[in-house]
Amino acid sequence: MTSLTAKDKSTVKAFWAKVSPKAQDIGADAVSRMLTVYPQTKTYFAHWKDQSPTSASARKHGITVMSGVADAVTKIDDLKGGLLNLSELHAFTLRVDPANFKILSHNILVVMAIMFPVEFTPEVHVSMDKFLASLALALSEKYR
Ligand code: HNI
Repeated sequence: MTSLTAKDKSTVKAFWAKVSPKAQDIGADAVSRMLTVYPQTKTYFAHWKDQSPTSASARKHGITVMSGVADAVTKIDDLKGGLLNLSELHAFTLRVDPANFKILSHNILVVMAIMFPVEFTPEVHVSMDKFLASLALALSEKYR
């Protein structure tokens, strides 16, 4: 996993500034898509009374996840340090298999490409992919 270059960081921040007004919709669509395309991820949400991809719980979780992504953008220079608490939550409390971070990141990228076909250029794609991979690595940190 190559680390984020200065160009990656500026690309991510510029793209995020464009798409963040739609962050809630991106998150809701990405979680809904994850639950549909990778139904095994539903195991983490057994406590929801309605686990359907379009449920209020799924939408709410999508919004929650994207608030985490928004936070990570502000901490792009130190994702490991900045996301320590979130990593502990996912590793120790929720015991989310780190493979699922890649799955959710993939779905976030797909939704961004659908919602922002013009802005989501190949250059943005590679930097956002690397950023989300670094985010996943930071969230998996506590699994070591
Ligand atoms: Ni995740 C809770 C952020 C990936 C399962 N998750 C959160 C919270 C944030 C968050 C923020 C709320 C924390 C709090 O309550 O203080 N999650 C993120 C981010 C990613 C991510 C930024 C990756 C981009 N989470 C995942 C994945 C899964 C996951 C891939 C499982 C497939 N997360 C959860 C669960 C909770 C959770 C489960 C608790 C939700 C609940 O309903 O209590």
